[in-house]
Amino acid sequence: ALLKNKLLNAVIEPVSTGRNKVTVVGVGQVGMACAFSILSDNVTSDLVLVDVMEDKLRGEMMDLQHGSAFLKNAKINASTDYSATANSSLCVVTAGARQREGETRLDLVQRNTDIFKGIIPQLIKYSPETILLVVSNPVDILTYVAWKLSGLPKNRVIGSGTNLDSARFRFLLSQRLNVAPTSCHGWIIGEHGDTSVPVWSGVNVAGVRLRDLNENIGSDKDTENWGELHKQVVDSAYEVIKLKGYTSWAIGLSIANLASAILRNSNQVHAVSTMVTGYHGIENDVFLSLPCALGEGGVSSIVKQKLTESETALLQKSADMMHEVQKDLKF
Ligand code: 6V0
Repeated sequence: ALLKNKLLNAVIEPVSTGRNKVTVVGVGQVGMACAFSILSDNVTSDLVLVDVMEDKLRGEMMDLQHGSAFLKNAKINASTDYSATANSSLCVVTAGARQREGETRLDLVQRNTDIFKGIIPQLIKYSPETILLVVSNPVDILTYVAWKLSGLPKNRVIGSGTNLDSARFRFLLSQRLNVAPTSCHGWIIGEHGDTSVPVWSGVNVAGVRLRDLNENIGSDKDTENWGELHKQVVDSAYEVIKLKGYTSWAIGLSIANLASAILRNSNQVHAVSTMVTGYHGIENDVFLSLPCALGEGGVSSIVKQKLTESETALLQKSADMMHEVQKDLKF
């Protein structure tokens, strides 16, 4: 008899799919930062990586597997074949081209739509009950594309959206106030990118609204120029890309945080891209970020923020722009 059989008496066939299985599609800089953060946060015990580059995929898988003893023994697999992803509770899509220096997120749209045509139907074929979490840019439009291609209900298709922008904003607030980022409450909503909307009317520390202390905060009339913080948020991806070629750690950590809310069914509220038709006067089918409670069904509720007229107008402008780009997409 084999040593294995001398040592072990099998009681049942091994269970092939772990609970909370997560698939990450795309093992580039962003996909691997997501995978690493998800593993080190113990969000899943069963991770599958998918890419079209076989050697890179195998190398990344082996490298992570060699660390699995330090990661609560998570099961880590990789394949170019989507059957390996079967029964995933969550699929994180990071595949696709990224911005080149100076290129906007919207420039990427048709290139990444074409890539999604090869990915989304495959994911749904093997995991019809999954939640899709789209990271590839332009993320709001690609979340719409993923929703169209998947046929999933809108609550189960989510874009990482302005979760990262909000984190960048809170970090910058924390630097100015010398208060921890998690104690600086500020939300950036709308498009992940150049037309994102900072909700200055709600920015607060311990319930004290900064606007009550400085009524011009965020506007051109503000002598302390707090509006600069939002400009820095918008510029930060461009700046990091210029300096190191890509962004990875912050988006990876933010995705692990979203994955945790979903897989632990915590209903934590995050600014993520969701279908916003009917909200804040938006009529078209577009995906933009609003504060959403996330749980095992995906988006379980959307917070109805009280926005000022100018904030609503900015959001509607982003929605119009999304619609303009979407209507020319070739599926
Ligand atoms: P990268 O390092 O070039 O990796 C992309 C990966 O996708 C590569 O490994 C490719 O082989 C793979 N890929 C390409 N086509 C396919 C396919 N058909 N099937 C499977 N895999 C494929 O790019 P990086 O990881 O830096 O960026 C990935 C995407 O994330 C880009 O679209 C970025 O713009 C986007 N980001 C989104 C952010 C957000 O906040 N939503 C933040 C940062 C980057």
